[in-house]
Amino acid sequence: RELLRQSSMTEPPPSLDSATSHPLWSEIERVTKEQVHYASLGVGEGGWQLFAEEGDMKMYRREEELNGLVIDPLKACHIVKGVTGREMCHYFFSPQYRKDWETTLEQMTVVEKISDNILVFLQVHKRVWPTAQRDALFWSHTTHMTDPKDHDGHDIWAVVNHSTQLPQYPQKSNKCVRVALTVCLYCQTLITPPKDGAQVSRDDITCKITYCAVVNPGGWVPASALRALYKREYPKFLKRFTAYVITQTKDKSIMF
Ligand code: 6CM
Repeated sequence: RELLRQSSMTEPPPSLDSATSHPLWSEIERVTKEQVHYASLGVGEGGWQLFAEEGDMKMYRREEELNGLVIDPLKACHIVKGVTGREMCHYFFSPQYRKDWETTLEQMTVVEKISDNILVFLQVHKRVWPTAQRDALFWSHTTHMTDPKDHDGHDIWAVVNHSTQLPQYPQKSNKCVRVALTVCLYCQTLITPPKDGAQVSRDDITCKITYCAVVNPGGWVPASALRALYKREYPKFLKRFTAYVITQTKDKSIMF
């Protein structure tokens, strides 16, 4: 069932022209569609267990292993006042802000620009003693689509990150083990129109976020250490990132 119609699939905007002829395009389109659908589903079914809660933020995981490696899928929900989904996605996607909020990062390079809204990143993450340092090579796609449940025409905005391979950046470097990741930040904007017909201000907007992540550590890490790391790092990331977007946007005009 087509739950969400992606505008980029029916009528590619000019910025996607170069992307549709790229060898990765069909994978990007397919994975983005899958991830957006998966993020739009609730946590009522599917065995999600709540492992962290703070204010409006709730984090769920499913304990899963593959060939002895922990690959626990994560799903987090949060409500952030005063920002739009488009703004959230802008700060999550754009390379110039990443070092401001991503605390696990040692180095980040954009290795390819497929289009204005598709980039390929190579990231080296901080080493967590006593395991090998990790790096990640992934495409990142920011997109928006109509929300069939929103009659005021407010779009869903989403960013999907998914691991890829490039011969120029082979997996086996002496220094790092390559992680495999699939991440989706999915954002809905809720607006309460002011009663007096005044212009919508930041007090009238709320962003409903769903963040999904599956990370395969790529090489052996003790399961309990990795689960302890995730339990600490995911809430830290979501709190820091959302606070960052609030600070960045509070004195700027609203980007719907
Ligand atoms: O989604 C997040 N960040 C994005 C932009 O950077 C992107 C990157 C995700 C990378 C996740 C991999 C982290 C590497 C973890 C190293 C594991 C080492 C094992 C040590 C065992 C003790 O999608 C936010 C990601 C937040 C992660 C907590």
